[in-house]
Amino acid sequence: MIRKITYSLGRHVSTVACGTTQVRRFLHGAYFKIQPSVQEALMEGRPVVALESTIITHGMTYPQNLSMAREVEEIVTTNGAVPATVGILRGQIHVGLTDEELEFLASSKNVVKVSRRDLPYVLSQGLSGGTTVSGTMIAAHKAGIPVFVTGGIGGVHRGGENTLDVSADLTELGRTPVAVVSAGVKSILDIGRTLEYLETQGVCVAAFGESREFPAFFSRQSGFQAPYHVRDEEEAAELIASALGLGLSSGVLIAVPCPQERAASGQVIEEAIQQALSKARSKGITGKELTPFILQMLNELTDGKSLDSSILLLKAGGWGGGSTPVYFIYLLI
Ligand code: PSU
Ligand code: MN
Repeated sequence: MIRKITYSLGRHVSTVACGTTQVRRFLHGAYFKIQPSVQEALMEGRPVVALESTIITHGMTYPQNLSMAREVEEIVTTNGAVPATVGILRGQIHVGLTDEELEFLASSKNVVKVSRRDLPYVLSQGLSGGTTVSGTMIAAHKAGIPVFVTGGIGGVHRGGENTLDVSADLTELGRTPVAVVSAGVKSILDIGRTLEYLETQGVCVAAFGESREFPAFFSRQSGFQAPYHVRDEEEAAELIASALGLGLSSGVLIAVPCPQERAASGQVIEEAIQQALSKARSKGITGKELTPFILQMLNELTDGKSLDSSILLLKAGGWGGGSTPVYFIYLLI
């Protein structure tokens, strides 16, 4: 019996490993689909911006998540680029979602939060999922999309030196050549260690604008300096172009500080973060549930202020006023 299983498994694995047809099957069919409007834009060399979906499936509730997702896509469209929200529907990675597909992801209860390690299981089981920064970078790269915009990326969790809870977003940035534009890292995380880890992974991190201060999503200050800063869109585009042109195979992180007037009061959020963290500790929440739990607690503790502010930042802050990432890609093509 055991022999038989080993035999069939062995045969199966070697078919997968040596059959290029399996790879083709992946790229052109069963597991991977590029929406026609996105495909067309890519073929014609028009700018495409990738967007993640964990924020839709695990960051907010229905129907607020749906309207946020639609609005963000609209901003990309208004600025002359094509939005490609990445998500997984019934075992197939979708690069670009129709409105029905967006609605399905936003309203489904049984969706998985999908980072690199989750992909094989979710695809092989035909499940649906929201892709994290890590999962979205993989899909964007496979589709040939060089720029991806999000709110806050994952990082080293506070206490990560003991728990080893380090987001796969950071290793992904070290191994996948995509430029991620974000409003930095929320101080629910250990920002200092996150920056150290990004250095270890060889990720070129640059703050956007006049200051080298690395932004903390809700606030323009984190107390930590980014190794570099790019003063404007042109410098950012040059940076991305040199990283991708060199074939470094690692990603770039451009951190755009939120506009001052949009930031929720830093002190209020900081106190709520402390409370949320101790609640997570006392409830024993760990692993992939930790980030969604803290974000939800944060929202409750600030009477929705942290979420309002997150949405505003997604729409404006992380976007450097709306057009920044689009401009990056115009300069790249
Ligand atoms: N940080 C936020 N909001 C988020 C996330 C992170 O401020 O919604 C999401 C992103 O999709 C990110 C993921 O890629 O959580 C990281 O999760 P983890 O810490 O489990 O790697
Ligand atoms: Mn984690």
